Order: sequence, then C-alpha cells, then structure tokens
Amino acid sequence: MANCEFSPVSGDKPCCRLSRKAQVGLGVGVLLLLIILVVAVVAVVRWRSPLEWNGEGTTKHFSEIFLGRCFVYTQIIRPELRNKDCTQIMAAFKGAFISKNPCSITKEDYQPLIQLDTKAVPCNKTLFWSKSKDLAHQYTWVHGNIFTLEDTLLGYIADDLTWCGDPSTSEVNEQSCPHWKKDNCPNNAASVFWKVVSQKFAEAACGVVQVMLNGSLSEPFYRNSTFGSVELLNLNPRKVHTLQAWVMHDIGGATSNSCSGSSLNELKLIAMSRNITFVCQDNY
Ligand code: NGD
Repeated sequence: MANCEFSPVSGDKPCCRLSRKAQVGLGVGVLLLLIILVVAVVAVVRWRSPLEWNGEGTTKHFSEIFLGRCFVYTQIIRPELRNKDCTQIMAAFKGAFISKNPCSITKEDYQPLIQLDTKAVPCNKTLFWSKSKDLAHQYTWVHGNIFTLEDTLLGYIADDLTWCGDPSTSEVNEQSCPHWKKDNCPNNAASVFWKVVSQKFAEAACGVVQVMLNGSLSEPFYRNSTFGSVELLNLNPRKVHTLQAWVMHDIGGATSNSCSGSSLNELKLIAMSRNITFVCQDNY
C-alpha cells in the first residue's frame, strides 16, 4: 500500500511512496526474476554445449583426412574407382551421425553410405583378423592380392579415426566421443559403423576365407569380438566353403599349439555347424 497525500490547494497530483511491505515484496520479486533469468541462461548454455564423453573427440582435421584418404584410394590405390565422388561419400558418412546423439546411431543411418561402396573383394582373397591388426596389414601390404576390410574403400578411409556428432550442433564433436568401453554406449557412431561394414565385408566373401588370430593370447578366438560376433556369423555358407585360420604367436613370446586348444576348437565347431570346412595352422 502507498501512503498518499493530496493537496487541494496546489492541485498537485497525489505523490505515492511505497510502504516498507511493498518495497520488500518488490525486492523479492526482482530477485526471483533474476534467479529465473540466470537458471534459464545456464540451461540454454548447457543445452547448446556438446555432451561430454570419456573417449577422445573426433580426430582433428577429420574432413581433410577423410577426403585425402578417399582421393588416395580412388585415384592411386584402385584407379578403377576413379569416378567415385569423395565429396558425396563424405556427405553420406557424416549424414549418419551429424546432429544426432552419438549413442543412438542405428545400422540404417549408415545405409546411404554403404550403398555407395559397391566394389566386392574377389573370391578366395578375404582376410579377417582379430587382435592381430598390424601383422594382418603387413601381410596384405606385402602380398598385394589379399584384402582385409581396411584394404577396401570405407575401411581404408575410417581406419584409426575417431568421430561423433552432437544434437546441439551440425559440426563434429572435437571435444570428446563415447568410449566403446568406458561409456555405456554400445550404439555409438564408430562401433555401429564397424559392425555395418564388417557385416557387409563378410556377406560378400566367397570361396576360401582366411582369418589371422593372435596365438599369444589365452583366447585367440574370442566369441564377442567383431570377428566372432559379426563376421563369422555373416559368412554365407552357400558362397564360402572353407575357413582357413592362421594362428600367429609373438616373436620371442610364448609358443603353443593353439590350433588344438579349446578356443580354436570353439571356432571349428561354429564353422562346422554352419557347413563351412575349418582348417587351422599354427605359425605359418
Ligand atoms: O565395439 C567396438 C570395438 N571392438 C573392438 N574395437 C572396437 N572399436 C569400437 N569403436 N567399438 C577396436 O577395433 C579395437 O580397439 C581394435 O582396434 C579393433 C579391432 O578389435 P579386435 O582386435 O578385438 O578384433 P575384432 O575381431 O573385434 O575386429 C577385427 C575384425 C577384422 O576382421 C575387421 O574386418 O573386424 C573388423 N574390424 C572391426 C572393428 C574395427 C575392424 C576394425 C578397425 N579397422 O578398426
């Protein structure tokens, strides 16, 4: 309530002074308004800043590396692919995960990309690997006519890169990406990509297929690996008649006859149950 005085002599308008109660009420109101404003600003800032994860962020200069690798592959390594459009391939790749929560990526997100890579590996020339990446790549590098997934266009481009997007931006997230072990996020952009391309690589294989395994581990064949859970199960028994396993041991490391061990026996049983002949050799 205001204290109002009216002077009929001077004809002045009543002057209003706020009572103490009203002043306190006004102060509290302004304070509340300020708090609401601050909370709103913080909420907007948090909403607009990327989610935080435990893994490394997208590889710096991702787009340049992507395009560079794509051009090297299509113009130099496999010139028969020289008409591929690397800009279109990158747009399809980014389209799978940009502006999305990196934990909610689906196999369908990568379908437009997968359809752009049509070149299949010739029969008898496919090499899978598990925990033996460097040796497998040295082997295909020297051999020249055997192919791992990383010797195909999409595997070559994406190998050793990290990437993810974020719902708050149409850029890649360079700060952090979900870690495939530390974050509870199985459907992250990179894991889903490797599952999709590994599945397609296996489905296309024919004749004899080979797998290089690490015999210095207690379980050279690990059922939950990408090889065990994706590639092996997506071999088409109507096209693949034999699975040849090469079990390699670290030079100077412990040697054992892994082919007759229980881990390789499990692989043998899975192959046989799928009507695929299994052959195993230690330290070829
Ligand atoms: O779930 C995962 C995951 N699992 C393993 N790795 C993973 N990365 C994710 N983002 N999400 C990483 O993949 C791991 O750190 C290794 O660097 C690599 C392969 O894992 P490894 O040695 O355990 O072997 P896998 O059997 O799981 O996979 C190798 C086979 C091979 O025949 C390729 O044709 O599967 C294909 N692949 C899968 C995943 C990743 C290749 C790659 C690659 N080039 O990075």
